[in-house]
Amino acid sequence: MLFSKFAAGVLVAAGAFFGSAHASLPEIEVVGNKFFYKSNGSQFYIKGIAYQSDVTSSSDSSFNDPLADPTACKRDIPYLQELYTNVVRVYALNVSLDHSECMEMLDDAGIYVIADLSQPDESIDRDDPEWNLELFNRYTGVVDLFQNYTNVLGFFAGNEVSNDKTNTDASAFVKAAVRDTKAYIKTQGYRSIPVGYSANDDKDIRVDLADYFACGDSDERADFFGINMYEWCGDSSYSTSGYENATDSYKNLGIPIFFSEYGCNQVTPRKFTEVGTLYGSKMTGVWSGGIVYQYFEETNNYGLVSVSGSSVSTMDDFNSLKSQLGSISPSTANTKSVSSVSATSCPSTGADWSASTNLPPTPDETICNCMYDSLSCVIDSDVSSSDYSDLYSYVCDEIDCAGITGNGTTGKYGTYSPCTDEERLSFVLNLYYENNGASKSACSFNGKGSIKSAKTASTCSSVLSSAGSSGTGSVSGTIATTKHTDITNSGSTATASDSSNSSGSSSSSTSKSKSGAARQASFGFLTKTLYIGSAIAIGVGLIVV
Ligand SMILES: *[C@@H]1O[C@H](CO)[C@@H](O)[C@H](O)[C@H]1NC(C)=O
Ligand SMILES: *[C@@H]1O[C@H](CO)[C@@H](O)[C@H](O)[C@H]1NC(C)=O
Ligand SMILES: *[C@@H]1O[C@H](CO)[C@@H](O)[C@H](O)[C@H]1NC(C)=O
Ligand SMILES: *[C@@H]1O[C@H](CO)[C@@H](O)[C@H](O)[C@H]1NC(C)=O
Ligand SMILES: *[C@@H]1O[C@H](CO)[C@@H](O)[C@H](O)[C@H]1NC(C)=O
Ligand SMILES: CC(=O)N[C@H]1CO[C@H](CO)[C@@H](O)[C@@H]1O
Repeated sequence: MLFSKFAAGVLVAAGAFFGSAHASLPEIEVVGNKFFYKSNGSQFYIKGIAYQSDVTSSSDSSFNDPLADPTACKRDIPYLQELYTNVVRVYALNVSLDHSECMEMLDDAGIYVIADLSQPDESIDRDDPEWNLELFNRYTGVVDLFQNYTNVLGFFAGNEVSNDKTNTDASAFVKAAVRDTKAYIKTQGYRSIPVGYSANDDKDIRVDLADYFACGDSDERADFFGINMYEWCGDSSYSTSGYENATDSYKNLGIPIFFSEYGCNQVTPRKFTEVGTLYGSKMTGVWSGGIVYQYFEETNNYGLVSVSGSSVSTMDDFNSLKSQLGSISPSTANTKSVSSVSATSCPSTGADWSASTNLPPTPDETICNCMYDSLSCVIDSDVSSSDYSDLYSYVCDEIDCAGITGNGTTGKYGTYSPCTDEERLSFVLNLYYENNGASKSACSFNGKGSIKSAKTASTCSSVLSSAGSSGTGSVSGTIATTKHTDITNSGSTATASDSSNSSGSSSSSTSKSKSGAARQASFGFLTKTLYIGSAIAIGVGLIVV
C-alpha cells in the first residue's frame, strides 16, 4: 500500500515534468466550426485512428490502457505514421498508471490524443443517468493527468450515451459533465483544452443531439462533436452513402464536427474510398476529418494491423487506407479568415427529442457533507451497497424522494442527486424517520439503519435552508467549492483509510472519508446495466445500414 501510494505520486509528478519539458507539438484550438494550430492559425484536419485493444473481453473490469504500455507504443507508432496519423482516439485510461513515455513518443511522431474521460465502470448510464461526485472525480482525474501535454487535442465527455429516441434524457447529464469539466479546467488554470461528445448515428436523433450539445452558453456547450459514422460501405458515393445528407444536416452547426469513428466493414477488404470525399471540397467546409476504426484486428474484424507480441502485420485494409490518405490535399482555412459562425439553437422537445436544457447540478462535495452531517438516521456503514436498492425502493414508495433523484426530461433535479449512493440513501432514510415520529424504531430498517447525532456547521446553514427539508430547493454546487479528490495519487491508499474505521463509524457523526475508491465501492445503488457503450462493441453494433 505504502509503496503503491508512493509510486503513484511519483508517476504523476514525472508525467507533469515530461509533459512540459518535452512538448513540441503546438496546441490545437477551436475557432468557429474548425480546429486550428494555435501557433500559426493554420487549419487542422483530424487524420485519426482508434487505438485501443478490446476493453470488453476481460471478465473483470480491468482494461488495457493503450497509453501506459511504452513497448507497444514504440512498436505501433511507425505504423500509425505510415498512415499519416495525426490523432489517436483512446477510449479508457487508467489514472493509476504512467503515460509519459507514450505521450512523448506520440508527440515526437506528430500525433495528438483525443481521450474519452469515462471508463467501462465509470460512465454515464443511458438507462439510469447520473452526473455525480464519483464521475466528476473520474473525469477530472483524467484531466489532471493529461492536461499538461500539449498533444492532448481534446476530451470526450461521453460516447454514444443517448443512442435513440427512448433515452435522450441522458444527454442532459452528459452535457452537465461537459459544463463541469470545462469549468474545472478553467478553475485549475489549465490550458484551454476542448471538451466534446461522441455520438452514434441514429437518424431520429442525430441532428437534435448535435444541436443540443452545440447550443447554449459557451460555458455549457460542447467544444466539438464527433459522430461514429458507418454509412459508406464498399464502393459508394457522396450521395448514395448518406454523406451528402449528413453534410447538409450539419452545415450550420456552430462547433467543429468530425467522424469520431468510421470505416464500414460490410464489404471487405475495406478500400476506404470514402477518404477522398471526406477530405474533399464537398465536405471540408463542414467536417474536420475523421478517425478510422480501428488499429487492432480483433474478432469484430475492424483491424488495420494484426499484432502478435512484438510483431505487427499490416492487413489489406492498411494498404488501402494508406494509399487513400496519401492522395488527399484538403484546402486549409486560417483563423484570420474564419467568418463568424452563427450560434446553434437548442432543439425543441417533441416525439424524438426530450432532453431538457435545464441541466443537472454540479456535484459538490461540501453540499453533500453538510447534508450527511445534518442527518440523525443513516444507513449503517456495515450494510452492503448491494442491499441499497431494495431499501431505496421501499422507502421511496412511502415518501417523496425528489431530493435525491433527477429527471433529464423535466429538468428537475434534487439538490442531493449528485451525492454518493450512501449519502442519498441516508437522506431518504432520515426523511422517513422524521416522517414517522423520529423514534428509534423508525430508523431500524431491519437493523440496516443507524442513529447518529446530527450536526450543522455554521457554514452549512444556508446551504441546508436553501435545499429545504425535502432537498428540492435550488442550490447549485460550484466547481470552486467542490473539493476535488485527487484520485490519481490518493486512490491506492483510500481503501485502507476508509475501511480502517468503517466498523466503528455507524454511531459517530464525523464525516466519512471520501475518496474515489470509496465511491467506486458504493456504486450500484439503483440497478445498473453493466457498461454502456463500450466503444469497441459499438463499432459492430452500429452496422445497421
Ligand atoms: C502551421 O504549423 C503546423 C504545425 O507546426 C505545420 O504543420 C503547418 O505546416 C503550419 N502551417 C503553415 C501555413 O505554416
Ligand atoms: C489500473 O492500474 C492498476 C495498477 O496497475 C491496477 O491495479 C488496476 O486494476 C487498473 N485498473 C483497471 C480498471 O484496469
Ligand atoms: C505544464 O506544467 C508546467 C509546470 O507547471 C507549466 O509551466 C506549463 O505551462 C504547463 N504546460 C501546459 C501546456 O499546460
Ligand atoms: C436527410 O434524410 C432524412 C430522411 O432520411 C430527411 O428527413 C432529412 O430532411 C434529410 N436532410 C437533409 C438536410 O437532406
Ligand atoms: C421523468 O419525467 C417524465 C415526465 O414526467 C416521466 O415520463 C419519466 O418517466 C421520468 N423519468 C424518470 C427516469 O423518472
Ligand atoms: C483497520 C482498523 O484499524 N480498524 C479499526 C477501526 O475502528 C474499530 C472500532 O473503533 C476497530 O475495532 C478497528 O480495529
